[in-house]
Amino acid sequence: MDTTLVLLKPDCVAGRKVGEVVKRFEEAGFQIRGAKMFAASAELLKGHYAHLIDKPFFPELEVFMQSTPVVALALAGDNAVERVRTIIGPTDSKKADKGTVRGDFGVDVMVNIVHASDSNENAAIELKRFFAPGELFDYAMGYRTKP
Ligand code: IDP
Ligand code: MG
Repeated sequence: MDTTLVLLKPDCVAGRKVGEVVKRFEEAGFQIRGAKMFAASAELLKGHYAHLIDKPFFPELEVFMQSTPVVALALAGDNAVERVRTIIGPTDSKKADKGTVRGDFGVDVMVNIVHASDSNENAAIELKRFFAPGELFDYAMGYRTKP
């Protein structure tokens, strides 16, 4: 079992697609280990999008990512990084197949509903960036009722 980091972006939150997107991950068998809503600071985004800081579209990306709060999810499952990336589809929503999250709900290459870690190495870095240790849970995959 691996854990990957997903962000539900402002178009997902503003467009009220949070439930639909979470449903797809849960139906694919992923377990939620962490979930939180917050406003992404400029500093956080500079770290998260460090590989894009010199791109001409970075200022616009920053405005977009701060246009509403976002939701971070830590999702656990077999081969989580690769399987979540398959479920969401490629970066450009216009090139994403129908049936993928971005293909069904995304607008374009920037406004594309979700972020998901692209390697186990980056998942570890991103989980630390968005969740404090006490905010990630390990629990039995069942529940108890009466003692
Ligand atoms: P990914 O989200 O599929 O991993 P990255 O290349 O890591 O794609 O880019 C991170 C985010 O930056 C994208 O999800 C998208 O929101 C934005 N982005 C990437 N490339 C472009 C572009 O060419 N124009 C505008 N926004 C972009
Ligand atoms: Mg990426």
